[in-house]
Amino acid sequence: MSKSVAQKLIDSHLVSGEPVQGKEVNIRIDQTITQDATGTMAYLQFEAMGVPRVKTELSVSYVDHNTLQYGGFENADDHRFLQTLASKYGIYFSKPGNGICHQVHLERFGKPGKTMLGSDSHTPTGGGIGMLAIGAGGLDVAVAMGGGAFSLVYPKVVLVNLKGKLKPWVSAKDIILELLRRMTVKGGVGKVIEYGGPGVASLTVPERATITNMGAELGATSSVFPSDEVTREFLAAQGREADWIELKADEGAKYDETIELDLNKLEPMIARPHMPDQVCKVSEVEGLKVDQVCVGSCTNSSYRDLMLVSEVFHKGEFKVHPEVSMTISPGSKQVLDMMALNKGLSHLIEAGARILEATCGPCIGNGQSPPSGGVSLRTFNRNFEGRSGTKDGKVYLVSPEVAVAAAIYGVITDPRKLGKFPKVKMPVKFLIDDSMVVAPAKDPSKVTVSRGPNIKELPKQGALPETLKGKCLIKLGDNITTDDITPAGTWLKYRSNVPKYSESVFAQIDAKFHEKAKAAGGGFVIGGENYGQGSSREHAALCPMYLGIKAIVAKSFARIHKDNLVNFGILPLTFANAADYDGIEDGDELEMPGINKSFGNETVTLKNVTKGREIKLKHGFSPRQVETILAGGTLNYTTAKSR
Ligand code: MIC
Ligand code: SF4
Repeated sequence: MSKSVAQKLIDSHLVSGEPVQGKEVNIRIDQTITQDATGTMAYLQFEAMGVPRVKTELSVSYVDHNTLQYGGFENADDHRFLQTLASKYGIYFSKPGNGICHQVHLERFGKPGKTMLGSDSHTPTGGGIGMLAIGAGGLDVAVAMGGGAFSLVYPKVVLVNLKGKLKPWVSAKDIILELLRRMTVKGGVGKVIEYGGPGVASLTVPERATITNMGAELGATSSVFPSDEVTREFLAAQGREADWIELKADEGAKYDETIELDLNKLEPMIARPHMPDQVCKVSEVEGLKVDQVCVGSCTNSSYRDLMLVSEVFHKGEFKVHPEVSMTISPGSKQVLDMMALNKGLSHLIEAGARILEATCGPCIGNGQSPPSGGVSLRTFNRNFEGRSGTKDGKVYLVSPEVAVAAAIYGVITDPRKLGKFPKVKMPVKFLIDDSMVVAPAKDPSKVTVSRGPNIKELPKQGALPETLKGKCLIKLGDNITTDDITPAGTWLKYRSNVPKYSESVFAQIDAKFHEKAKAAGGGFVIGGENYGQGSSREHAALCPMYLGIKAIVAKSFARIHKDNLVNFGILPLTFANAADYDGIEDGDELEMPGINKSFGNETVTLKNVTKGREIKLKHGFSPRQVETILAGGTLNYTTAKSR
């Protein structure tokens, strides 16, 4: 049978299950990555499993989210915990300052043909070099590090057939923004987006990685490019030609859906506040005054992207507009170092840009929050309300080309007005220096894992009771993000302290939510479509579990969050009839009698005691998920199984 790239990757890693679309399959994971904000929990869970060394081909622990904490020891304690733990258990440790996990991994570790699981939703960046790279909760990554398989629903495979070539001033970001415009933030759920067609060869690896990175915003399970001559050249320039293999779709491969995209016809695009799919042409919003411009994040922080911005300033002898504050966060030490040597960095400094560390920085609300009501143009991937740290800040998502044009003119400007396009050549050799990656200890018995006072124990809960009872504690609308559930920004330092971090749950919507939930002894949450989109942070399940939340009833769920809820024993249930969403109000008393015996049926019953009516809900759980839910979560389930 002719296969797509995605099918080849899944099928060659199949451990069990039928490779049929819609069925749950288990795949072997070759590589894992974690970052500090999700890593502490992932490693506490890995430790709890009692496995002496990781069983993957390669596992890397990155520190890139929380690097520079103002006034406090919490981050530094977390870093020390992560470094010592990595050393003991056979994991490579990428120090703070070495760069953003996705960018560094692409440069130094990713391999075509391999599978990778990462505790960060933008892990699919690796699809830019032909990996099957999937974002997941920390617990799933911990299981993979212990040698366990990863379960996923065999996805639909969508072909994006690229034709033609991008015009000057139009770039990869515009491709993914155009797809977001067409497909929306839930258009990719249950799908792998595969890129093919004659247009692929004209895209460099960093451009491909921008596209696969932001496939996360489509809700896709993953995104993937073939591994071709362009991939080989990139790996060779990274001194890793031996890691290259060719990977392409077979002639006549069948796809569940095909999307045609003519690169010649594409124009500079922009996503307006507050969702990555609110996309229009830049020309439609030209002239809007801009307060900030931020270049960076795992979407657009490569050598190509930063050099482009630098060259525009330098060749045109431009400066940053007096009323604009511009920041640059390089994706990696490699990018920063190369630009320091070729003067690209000094051209940015001369122009008046502010150079930040090679980390996530403003993308996760760590500094550079916009002024009140201000407009911030960012080359990032998410513009959810409040994520920047300013509730009424208006964040627009753009390419580096559009970002630099706005930085120069102080208003949103179509970059094609900048004249001659300064094309950046891909380096024949990148500067290679892995000295900020620390190899694990040869003798683990000599390493003691360091635990500061911020590292709190993992909260636990018991098996699923016979009846679930409680109030509807909050009723929410569509597209609730994990940033709405457990915000980042100033709360980030409590990622390894669940009791404290739980105070942030829904705080942006109802500041007293955690008190209300605790006083009621927990309860239910009602959501609309695509509940839990965005980040992979399992805290968005773990903290609600700590507050006693028993079930989330929604119209639909985002994939990673749904898995995280199951992992922590919270029931993700959907309305059999979406109109029943209107039949529940805040404060209603809800009950699910005999729930632990109901999963044999397709639907389960929710009684709205206050309204005196019964509502049918779907669970859609696989047999493995039913057992996990009954046990009260994955840790209980795996411990029980290994006894
Ligand atoms: C994000 O972009 O939201 C994050 C921060 O990288 C998250 C991970 C986290 O919450 O730690 C993600 O995308 O998974
Ligand atoms: Fe970091 Fe932002 Fe990428 Fe998340 S989306 S990994 S916060 S740069």
